[in-house]
Amino acid sequence: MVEETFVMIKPDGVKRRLIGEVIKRFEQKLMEIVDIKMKLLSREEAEKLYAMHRGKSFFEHLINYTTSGPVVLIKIRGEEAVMNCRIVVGETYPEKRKAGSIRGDFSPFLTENVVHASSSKEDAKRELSIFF
Ligand code: FUP
Repeated sequence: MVEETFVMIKPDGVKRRLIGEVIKRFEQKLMEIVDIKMKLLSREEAEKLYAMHRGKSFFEHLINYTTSGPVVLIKIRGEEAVMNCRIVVGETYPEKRKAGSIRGDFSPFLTENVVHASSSKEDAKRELSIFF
């Protein structure tokens, strides 16, 4: 089923000039960019995006990092886009990441991991509504 999801190229991805590389990987998986914009997120926006992690030990670190430079916000559409964009992104934890995924190929770090994609259909709807 064709659906929409939310992807964000994080500050380390932008700083490392990986915008083109990241977009290429979603497009080659036949995902279609529907809307895109670049923005330096406010603390409030970053806290809203990561609301499920509020109160956890890494929350402050995560918010500081997410607001440390501009990000690229993307509305993307495709066949089972939530699942397929997560496959393109790769796993959360470094030891589980496969080569061939964006995180597997470009990041050894847990927090600075180049890219975000919504992890469920509900999250996709909620996260898209924050930014689009
Ligand atoms: P993901 O959906 O793969 O981005 O992973 P999570 O929603 O679990 O985590 C959100 C972000 O917090 C991830 F990009 C990684 C970061 N994180 C930490 O910095 N420390 C942790 O202990 C867990 C996650």
